[in-house]
Amino acid sequence: MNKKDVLNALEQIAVYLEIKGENAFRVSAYRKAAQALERDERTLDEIEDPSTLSGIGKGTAAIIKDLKETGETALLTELAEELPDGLLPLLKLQGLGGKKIGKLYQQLGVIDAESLKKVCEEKQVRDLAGFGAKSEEKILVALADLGKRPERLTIAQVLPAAEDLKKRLASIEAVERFELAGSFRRGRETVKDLDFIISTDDPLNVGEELVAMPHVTEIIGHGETKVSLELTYGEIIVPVDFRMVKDESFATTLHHFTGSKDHNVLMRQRAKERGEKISEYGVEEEGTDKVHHFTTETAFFNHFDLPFIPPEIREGMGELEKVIQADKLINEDTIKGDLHMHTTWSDGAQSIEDMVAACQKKGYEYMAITDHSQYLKVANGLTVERLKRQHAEIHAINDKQDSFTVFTGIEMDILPDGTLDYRDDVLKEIDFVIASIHSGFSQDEETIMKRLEAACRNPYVSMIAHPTGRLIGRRDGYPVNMNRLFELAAETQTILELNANPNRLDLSADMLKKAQECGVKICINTDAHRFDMLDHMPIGVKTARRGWLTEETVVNTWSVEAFSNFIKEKRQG
Ligand code: DGT
Ligand code: CA
Ligand code: CA
Ligand code: ZN
Repeated sequence: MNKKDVLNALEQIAVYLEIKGENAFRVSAYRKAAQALERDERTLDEIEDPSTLSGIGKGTAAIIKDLKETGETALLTELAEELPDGLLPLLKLQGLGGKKIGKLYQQLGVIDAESLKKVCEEKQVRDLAGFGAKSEEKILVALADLGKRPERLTIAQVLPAAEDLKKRLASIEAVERFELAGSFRRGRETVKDLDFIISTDDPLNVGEELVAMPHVTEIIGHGETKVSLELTYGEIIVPVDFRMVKDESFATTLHHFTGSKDHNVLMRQRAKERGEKISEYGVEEEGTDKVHHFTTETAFFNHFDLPFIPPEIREGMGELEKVIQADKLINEDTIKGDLHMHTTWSDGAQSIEDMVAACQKKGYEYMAITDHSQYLKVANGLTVERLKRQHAEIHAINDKQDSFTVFTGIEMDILPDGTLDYRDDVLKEIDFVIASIHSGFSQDEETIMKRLEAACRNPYVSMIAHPTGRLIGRRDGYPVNMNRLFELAAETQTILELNANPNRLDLSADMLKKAQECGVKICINTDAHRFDMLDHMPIGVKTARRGWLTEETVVNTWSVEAFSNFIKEKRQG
């Protein structure tokens, strides 16, 4: 287990003990231990004996050691076995923490969502200390939402299914080739389902293998050439369509089911003008029996005197006319660095060295370490003194590298009153200063814009991170006047971030398009808090392509010199 996992496990122990009704002192011991670990900037491996930290006793230290080395600990296993499985999901209901769930469990015998609903309907909950008629109603509303399936899933939610299914299909012998089509291939922020196109001579056999796969929890349809399933990964149910075709039709079918519908309409019009008709299986010459088949999508497009049109821009937004520009869209290979990430110095799981090694392995030429600033106490933000120590460490690492640059950095909070978290004399020593909003989301647009303007107008602030603060499907973020922000960013040479985290992806594709038209520079970053989050870069790149971004706009496709010069220019005014 890494540090983050251990912190989560300690919190889970605390919650279980609360549910059991253990005394508050024992519960808080685990939370205090987690805080002490988090405050320490070292990784778990570097902390030899956790009991040397103030706030961690011998017993807790042993538990931390177990978790780190084996990924489990007897106490947590016992608690998990002792308490009903249905209780933990109730923590997701707004207003219910360990303590309240404990009362419901001990005094009313609640063990899951169903029994909770029953005692609420029987009006038993209002009589418990700390609850009332209002909270009873709220719980019922929250329970109704809990059971509802979201209409669309985020990329983060379908990614495990997509990866698993690619491996499964690759291992089925009768599958010649396959591709993931639909809105996922086009890089939309959310998808209704996954669409796989499979070429095979033996669709019946492939169909049998598909319905027998692990994770399949529902067979929606099982026809000769189409199989529709629901697969369950953890708590997420993912609907998936599989379409089987002969290899000669593969490219045309792939194009058809990649969509979008609007793009397909444009293509069919173009075909009609030439006396042809596009079907799922090929292109027919009207009035004859002749059907054209294509080995690749490129050949399909070429047939209509078009170059390959990237799936990300197949949205019926003029892509057939503007296709020359499509050639210049950025792609994964052009990314030279990741400029927003966290380490154990604030709320990340890995050390600086570990993150540097991981970025080098990705083939990048540069990167920045950008932990949180002092205002963000919950994330163990850096005081000026700790910032200086961290940056000395980064300088030492950087000096050992020849052809790789590690920039010092910070993700600095823009405070609710519009002031910045460090003074200019601190900022001017930092290579890459990111400013972001993590508080006061309910402020009005004018107040938010004043905060963003203060950051843009500071010569040392090079970038605004996740400019809207949204979490896809969960919260809208704070109110931003986007046109005004683009004007400000362009005027002050402040970069705006495209956050590659699949839960964030702000700026969105539509906004990116406008930003580029305004001359705003964009940086695509992962904001990684763990190793594996560095892998989100391609998701950010897909969104950038949906926004038609070119290398000229995206600063982390530039050489390290060009990037550094851009930062310097703003500082020199
Ligand atoms: P979503 O809603 O996230 O699943 O979006 P898509 O685009 O993946 O939509 P889906 O799964 O219903 O269908 C995949 C593609 O297949 C769609 O983009 C275009 C094509 N397609 C499916 N049904 C129709 C249809 O009735 N008419 C046309 N023109 N195209 C269709
Ligand atoms: Ca779909
Ligand atoms: Ca579908
Ligand atoms: Zn961050």
